[in-house]
Amino acid sequence: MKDWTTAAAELYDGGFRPMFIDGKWVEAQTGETFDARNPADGTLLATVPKGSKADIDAAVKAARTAFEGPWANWTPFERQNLLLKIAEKFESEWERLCLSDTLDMGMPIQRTLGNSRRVLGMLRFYAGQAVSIHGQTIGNSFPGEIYSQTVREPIGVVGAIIPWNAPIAGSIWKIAPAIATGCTVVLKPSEEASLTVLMIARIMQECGLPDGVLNIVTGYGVDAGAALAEHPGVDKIVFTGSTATGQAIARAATGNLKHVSLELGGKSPVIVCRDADIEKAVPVAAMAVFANSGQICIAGSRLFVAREIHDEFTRRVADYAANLRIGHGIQEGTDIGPIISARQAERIEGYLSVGPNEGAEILTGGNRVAGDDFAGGHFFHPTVFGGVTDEMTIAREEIFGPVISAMPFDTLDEVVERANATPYGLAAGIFSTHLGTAHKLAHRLKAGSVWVNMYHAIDPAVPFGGMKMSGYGREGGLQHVEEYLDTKAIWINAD
Ligand code: TXE
Repeated sequence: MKDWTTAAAELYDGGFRPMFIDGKWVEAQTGETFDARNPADGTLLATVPKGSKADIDAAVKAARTAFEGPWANWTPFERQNLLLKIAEKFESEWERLCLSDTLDMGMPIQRTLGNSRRVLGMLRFYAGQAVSIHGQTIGNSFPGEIYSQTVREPIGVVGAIIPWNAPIAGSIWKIAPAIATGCTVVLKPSEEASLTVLMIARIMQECGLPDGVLNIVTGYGVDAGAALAEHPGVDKIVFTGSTATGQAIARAATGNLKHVSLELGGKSPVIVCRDADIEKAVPVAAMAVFANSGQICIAGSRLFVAREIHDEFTRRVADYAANLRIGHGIQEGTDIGPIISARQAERIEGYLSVGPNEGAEILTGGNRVAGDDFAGGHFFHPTVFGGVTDEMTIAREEIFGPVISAMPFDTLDEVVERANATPYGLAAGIFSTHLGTAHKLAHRLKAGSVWVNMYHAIDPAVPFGGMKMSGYGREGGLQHVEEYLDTKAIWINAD
């Protein structure tokens, strides 16, 4: 078993970590800093610059200069090689990256380590895309020798704003397509988890990423984030986070009509049909929420179970939940780590009391974890509510914590209608051994990703994103690089 505690102490000692603008490691122009703390016990990991508008201005200027400078002359093959080199370096530094993430945002180390296939896959997938970007030659209706063709051009300076719940994958999913297409990036990590993103920038710099192509401004949403979203020098905003902030960003982006891609919240349904393989479905349905302590946009937090099997199934999910091991992320064997912050913990607590107040029954959990081992952090027992109705607050609002709301259903038509009766449309799960049932349900659910007899699968080659108020735009798949490109039509009169 690896000694993560010693490695953790070596990685972060409470010292200052600068941010990254124009290839230089700098303080905020105001000189202000804020603390990066371990959510498991509140210890100080590092202090980081509290970037604001002036720093965003400097970063956007650097990104623009790089975009119009030598970076524009890099060939697709050179950009591909850079991405492959970064992937290689990531592979050798993977444990350090994961440890950083676990310390900074609490995700159990086994889970961060397990994400390598996806993250390394992203870098290599976009390396492939870098050399596959091409336009078309188009026959037109003009007489004579008039030719028309399209060229695909990088969209320009991309402002990326990410949350704290998956900093490695979240940042690579914004940066890799930018490198593949020849864009430049100003990225603002969440104030709750800045450290791994800074480590990623250092790795990329060591791999030869030119100055200004990637800039990281650490800071808060209200100042650094808002300044980036409204900046006239930014051509596109890519955002992952809450629906409310996504709306604010979309509004701010209208100033210069930036392109916008938004990956927002969810209240995803998981539907367990009466012909489901219960043995297989129980752990998957449970971890559809409890993975990362429920702090996942795709959390399958509304569990619809066919009435015939509802009581048995929900009891088994509750038993499964009660046996999950809660602890610090660096303790091997931890299934459920801490909640990111006091603010998020208070939100979760609010839902845990509003559930019973509105008539839901606690089947397991329902409270914080007490004890000296958990001092300084915010830990919750995984919670399953039974007797939930569609109108209850816990069935409607994104909780972003380890809470499942279980509800029975009688017919497939009914469950489709209820599953779709939400402003969100990010993801959905179906458990059925009947191919026809699963197929029909998958087509009728209004969600960007639908998993059948599985959950959580995300792959660089497969598009991911939301419908309705879960956002627009897709990350992953061939469509993703399109979102970083503009199309120009060129006409040539050869007569
Ligand atoms: O999200 P925010 P928070 C949901 C989840 C959670 C809730 C609040 O329900 O409980 O959001 O979490 C930056 N202009 N999700 O407060 O506010 C901010 O600094 C520009 C779902 O963490 O959306 C951070 O970098 N930027 C979600 C990023 O936006 C602003 C993941 C996300 O913060 C800004 C996280 C502004 N006005 C939370 N205000 C998912 N889809 O996975 C904030 N930011």
